[in-house]
Amino acid sequence: MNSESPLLLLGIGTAGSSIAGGVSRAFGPGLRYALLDTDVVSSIPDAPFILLGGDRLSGRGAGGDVVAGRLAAEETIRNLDAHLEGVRLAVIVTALGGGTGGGATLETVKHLADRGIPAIVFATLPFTFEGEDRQRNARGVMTMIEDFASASFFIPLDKLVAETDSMEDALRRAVGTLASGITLFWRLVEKPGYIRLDTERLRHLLSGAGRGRFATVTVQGPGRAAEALDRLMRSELLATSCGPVRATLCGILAGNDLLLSEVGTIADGVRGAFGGLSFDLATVNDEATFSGRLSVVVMLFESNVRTETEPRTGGGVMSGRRRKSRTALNAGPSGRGRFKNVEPTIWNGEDLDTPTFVRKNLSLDI
Ligand SMILES: Nc1nc2c(ncn2[C@@H]2O[C@H](COP(=O)(O)OP(=O)(O)O)[C@@H](O)[C@H]2O)c(=O)[nH]1
Ligand SMILES: [Mg+2]
Repeated sequence: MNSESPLLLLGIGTAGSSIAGGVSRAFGPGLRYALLDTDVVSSIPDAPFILLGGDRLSGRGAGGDVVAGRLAAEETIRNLDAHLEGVRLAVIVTALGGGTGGGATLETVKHLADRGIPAIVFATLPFTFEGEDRQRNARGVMTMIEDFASASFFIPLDKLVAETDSMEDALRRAVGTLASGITLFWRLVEKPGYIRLDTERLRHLLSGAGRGRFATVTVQGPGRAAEALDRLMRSELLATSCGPVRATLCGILAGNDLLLSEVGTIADGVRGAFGGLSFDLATVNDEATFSGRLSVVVMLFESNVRTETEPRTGGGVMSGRRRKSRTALNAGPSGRGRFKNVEPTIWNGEDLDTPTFVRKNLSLDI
């Protein structure tokens, strides 16, 4: 556990905690995280665990009741504060449909916002076979979460599994797929690369990004860049039919053998396939983890997004849908993250603090 990291992962509810545990196991030492649940079943050795609704629910869970989950969180979410020292950005993983993920996530995001900590939410939506009640329950909280989160990804569990999976395999595969996707995202932010995406840049980029789509692929062998691109373009999780794309974030992770031409192929391909007014690229070179393999993380956003600091009571964190005015995702003269109190560096009418490849609309193809 790295209690120094400015990036904190929170698993909420039983399935959310299980996915967060999977991310921690896959990432290895150095991941800063905590689990929150109304049910003691989610507590695991060596992971900080916050029991929500202690007196009210006695550690037995919210019984699928969103209101119970929400009240439990309201009463006990302040216990999270002991884990927030130095945190600049929280990533929440949860499963909507039950009581705790559904109820406590909203309270957690609000609590973080009041402390000036923006949250990115990854939330699964119930399988169709779980029935209309759970679907309705999940839909009901989605928009409320969006109102307070910086960016949110709602991932239908149906899209993470194969039709031929048995029920048990389906659950295992869904947890595994999401956990490995979030692990890649974590590596993108925590590991060094030639084009860096650190917590501050991510915080800046995703401020008010709103609802997004998220997918990852991992490939190896000859033609791996083209194959990664092909799989991303066919991914149901990124389906362009889901609405216009205004902003794209693309991360490429590989070992020391990552070629510039591969970066160009993927960056150009993703930009060409998904469009958007703004495009951000990050790379990670981590030979120990990716030797021979190449992974790509793509995030698409429907809002093009980042605003001046939104006046809010409490922390002043910008949220997904609550802003009045919006600006482009890439660094512009407003919403400049850690440079927000600094005069822009204008030269020949261009803002030099905006990355060159963005200002010039350059592709990285060679
Ligand atoms: N991927 C996965 N999803 C699960 C699992 N168990 C439950 N879910 C999903 O998570 C939703 C919430 O269930 P659960 O986490 O048990 O509820 P909570 O603890 O009250 O938040 C369910 O509606 C399912 O869609 C699991 O083992 N794996
Ligand atoms: Mg539970």
